[in-house]
Amino acid sequence: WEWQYLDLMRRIWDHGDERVDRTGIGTRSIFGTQIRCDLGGGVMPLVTTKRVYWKTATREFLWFLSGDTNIRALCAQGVEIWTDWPLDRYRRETGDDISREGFSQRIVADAAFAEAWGDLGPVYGKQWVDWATYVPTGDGLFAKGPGVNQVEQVVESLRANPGSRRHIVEGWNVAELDRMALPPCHKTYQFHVAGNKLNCLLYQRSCDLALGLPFNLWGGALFTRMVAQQAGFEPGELVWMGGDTHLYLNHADLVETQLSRHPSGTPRLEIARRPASIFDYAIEDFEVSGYVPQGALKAPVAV
Ligand code: THF
Repeated sequence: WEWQYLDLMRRIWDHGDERVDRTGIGTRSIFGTQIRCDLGGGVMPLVTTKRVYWKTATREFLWFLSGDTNIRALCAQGVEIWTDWPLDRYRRETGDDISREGFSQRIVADAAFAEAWGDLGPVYGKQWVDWATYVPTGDGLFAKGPGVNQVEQVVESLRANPGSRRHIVEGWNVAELDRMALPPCHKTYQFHVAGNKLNCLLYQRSCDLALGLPFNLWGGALFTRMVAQQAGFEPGELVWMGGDTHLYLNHADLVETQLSRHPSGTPRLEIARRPASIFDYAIEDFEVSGYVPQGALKAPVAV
């Protein structure tokens, strides 16, 4: 599958439409893309042409499932991939030119500070396990209803009615977008059962091909593996679909180096036990074998 990733990188770099994006950095972009990965035999879409920190990506995914939307739990584990957005807001609103390390340390050490500055708004975790509902109170007004746990429901619906075409986890809550630090990129996951196999289609509206996609593909495959294990299926195929699929112009060095490399090896994921529910996985449950990545490639993240 990894050649599909490299081909897409080449196609965007050579033929993408160049424009100035929201972040002001500039991208080359193509619209409407697909990568298909067979997860059979435990194989994972883990990029080998650079080192990808799959444990970081796994910690991020478990954080989504926990329903948490504050970066504090991530920072406490040394995961800094979401730190730049709260940091940017803090610097803008206070004028304090704190370092990234200093900010992250303060988020971990100071609960009140984390509450004030570490929250991303109702992003993935909130929408996935606690989508807000409203119930009419009879006087033309509405009260807050119980939250919807989409992840729990999808595992149940896969068990009870595998042939359904409604196995969906949705992040795009239109009414709450303006309160999110960033509207969801990997916004829709749809599951599909064929025989004893579980397939997943992941639709991503906006994709940073160099930095984001290796994490997002890992996340999609990991989610498929956990849901499959919980609902009693074998892993099938991950179909990834991209809307605006882009490369940032300041990722030129990474692109050049990565396109000179060839994929190597077949990484597989083993899950050590079957937890009681999809919400009970821990980082220690995941073991990767056959991963011999080529050298790490650093590139700046656009905020
Ligand atoms: N915004 C942008 N511009 N790119 C993204 O990839 C992205 N995300 C999330 C939200 N907004 C985004 C955040 N996820 C890295 C990886 C994932 C991120 C953000 C940043 C990153 O910097 N990765 C580096 C370092 C990894 C590490 O620190 O361990 C890498 O080399 O992979 C996509 O969902």
